[in-house]
Amino acid sequence: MSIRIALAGNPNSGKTTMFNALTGSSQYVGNWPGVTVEKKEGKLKGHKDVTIMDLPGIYSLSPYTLEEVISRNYLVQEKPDVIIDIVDAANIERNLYLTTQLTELGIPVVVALNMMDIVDKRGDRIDLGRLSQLLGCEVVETSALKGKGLKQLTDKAIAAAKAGKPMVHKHSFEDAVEGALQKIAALVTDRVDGSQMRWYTVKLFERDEKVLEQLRLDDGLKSQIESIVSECEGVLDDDSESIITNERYNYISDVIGKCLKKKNKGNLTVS
Ligand code: BGO
Repeated sequence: MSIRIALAGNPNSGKTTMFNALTGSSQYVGNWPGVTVEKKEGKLKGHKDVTIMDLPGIYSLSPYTLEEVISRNYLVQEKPDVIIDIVDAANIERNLYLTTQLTELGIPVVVALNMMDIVDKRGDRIDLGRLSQLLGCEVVETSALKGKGLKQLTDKAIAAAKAGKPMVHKHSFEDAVEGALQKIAALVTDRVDGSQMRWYTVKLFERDEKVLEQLRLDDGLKSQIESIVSECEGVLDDDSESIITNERYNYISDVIGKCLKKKNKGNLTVS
């Protein structure tokens, strides 16, 4: 069985270091079709049947930058067998923003909690078991720089790919938002694959033009979705994109509160 792993993560999370450590010299470097954004692919060392696709560094799966669009098109259309999400553990709160989106795609996710050497040096603690439970996916402590945790990471990624169980996100947004998402899902149920439903309903809620275009919804359906979205905006007194962003950060601060123990609580850190 050949396995396709996608590497996703924020810029500076250590993705290049990780990609180089995992693939060694077996790399193919080109461009994504039609654009000058670098496309890097390689074979996992010692596994001729495992391909690793290095996606551009991104903060979000919104439609606003070329890197985001390339990454999300690849993930939604090519559906790799598993995503390794590289999270800079030293900046965990910011990095989990992308994680909350990757876990909505229906593709198995394994989180590489990278830069753990920095977290250890600071004397901070992250409860991996709890984090894994709250995110609903495997979490592996790594240091790409020191080559630590990489075998365990790829073993878990290969196992998740072989199991082929679609990822189901753990977080729920507040009731008004979940209600709106459910109503949207009911309208598009025959056009969207069940495992990708969360991704599509959130994007439709956000009025994502690229997704609206891709699904080729007729005007009647579009206006039904629009009235669901504007009703929810009225209830929460905010625009739909900001509503989702706030919901993600609420969820993340809840996760951080339960998993991160800072040594110097209250002290300002320079990072
Ligand atoms: C420099 N631990 C630590 N401590 N550092 C790491 C780890 C880790 O686990 N993984 C990566 N780094 P990229 P993106 C650098 O380049 O892979 C470091 O953008 C420097 N360079 O070595 O490039 C890695 O691909 C001079 O650091 O990230 C790199 O995701 C001084 O994180 C940086 C200090 O890694 C970003 C660091 C000339």
